[in-house]
Amino acid sequence: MAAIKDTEKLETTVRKAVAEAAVTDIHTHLFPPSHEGLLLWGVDELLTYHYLVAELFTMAPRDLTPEKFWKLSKREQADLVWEHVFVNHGALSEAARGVMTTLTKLGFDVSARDLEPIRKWFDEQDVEDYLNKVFDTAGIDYAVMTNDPFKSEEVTHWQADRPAGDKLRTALRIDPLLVDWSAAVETMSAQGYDVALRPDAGTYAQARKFLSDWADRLEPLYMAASLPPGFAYPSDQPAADAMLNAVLPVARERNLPVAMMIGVRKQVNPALGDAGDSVGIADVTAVQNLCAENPDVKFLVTMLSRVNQHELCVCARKFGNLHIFGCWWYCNNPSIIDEMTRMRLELLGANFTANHSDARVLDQLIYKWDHTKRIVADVLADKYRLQFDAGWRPTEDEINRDVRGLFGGMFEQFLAK
Ligand code: FIX
Ligand code: ZN
Repeated sequence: MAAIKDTEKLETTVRKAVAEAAVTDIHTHLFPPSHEGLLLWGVDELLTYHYLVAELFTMAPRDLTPEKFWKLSKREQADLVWEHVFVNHGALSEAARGVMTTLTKLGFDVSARDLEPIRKWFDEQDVEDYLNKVFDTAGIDYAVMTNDPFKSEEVTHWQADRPAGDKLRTALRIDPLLVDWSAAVETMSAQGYDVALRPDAGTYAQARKFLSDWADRLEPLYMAASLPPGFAYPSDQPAADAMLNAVLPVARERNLPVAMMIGVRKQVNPALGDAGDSVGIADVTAVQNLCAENPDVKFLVTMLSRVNQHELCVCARKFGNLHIFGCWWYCNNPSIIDEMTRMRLELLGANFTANHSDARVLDQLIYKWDHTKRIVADVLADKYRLQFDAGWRPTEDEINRDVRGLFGGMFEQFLAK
């Protein structure tokens, strides 16, 4: 294919490449429709997304307490979010705009501000057909779930061998093993593994068997854990011991990457439920040490604090067994996505995964990727123009290749390494 020789064609080619790039969403909280009751979808779930619940309680009258809120029906909760966050306070947050984008792209007139016809439409949808509609609208080839063998409500569906379908892949989520050892021991014991509160070689062998057995059942793309800002490695923390003696050996043996999502201050306001988690500046040297000491293990890392992003990017320049991904959670906002994507391109080239949705509600895939692609297209248009001014002349195929890389291609290459 011929090299592009003018800046106008260059920009249109870049924007077209982003608009048409298939997206692989490498971290979500979606579930198969066959795992009944776990998959969230529809306008009332969109409106009660924990991001919006947090915003509600920054705006609602004092007498609306979380205790009262959680006793209401989902529809009544959604009505309160609609009233206070959208109608009374202007709905300018990213999470609020996301609801609008999703509903507009589904063909609704949100300017009418009438939830009833929208609710009626959703009540008429078949979840399997709707899942395919959402994936097609968002341009997603497949999404990776968060599959937690420590959650009984999930375990029953896997033990019943209920199918995941062809648009969802698995990830083995292992937080308790690293951050709540006593809870992990309780669950592993209940599932028949001979483990003790005071871990010894035998207990870690059983923990490795637990991980391997679940990896056999789920066939995950990676193992994953969310870690607190204080996670340190090496250290005398139980998390470091479990990482060294349970997680890393299984990762090595199965060539199964370890995804670490670092920097969550869990439950700073427990009354808010999932909305109660906050952020803290973490220690990138834990990532650096793990990558340096385990060159035969692959690490996928995203960090929650904006402050950590530059150091994590430099760390990714040092280790071929590290792949950084996403503008996670409190970073998944236009101003920060723009900053992070520019910095990553400048330090890493097109060798990172630009974003993941973290979608908890199926319909969010539509807005999370529409918003991300708008920003990434602007950033790439700038970067390709700078490259052009420096004398390079890319082809359309090369631009399509690099753009796909940012939306899942480089993730798949990293998995195949
Ligand atoms: O640990 C995680 O996977 C986090 O992404 C979630 O716990 C968090 O609630 C979330 O969904 C953020 O977007
Ligand atoms: Zn998540």
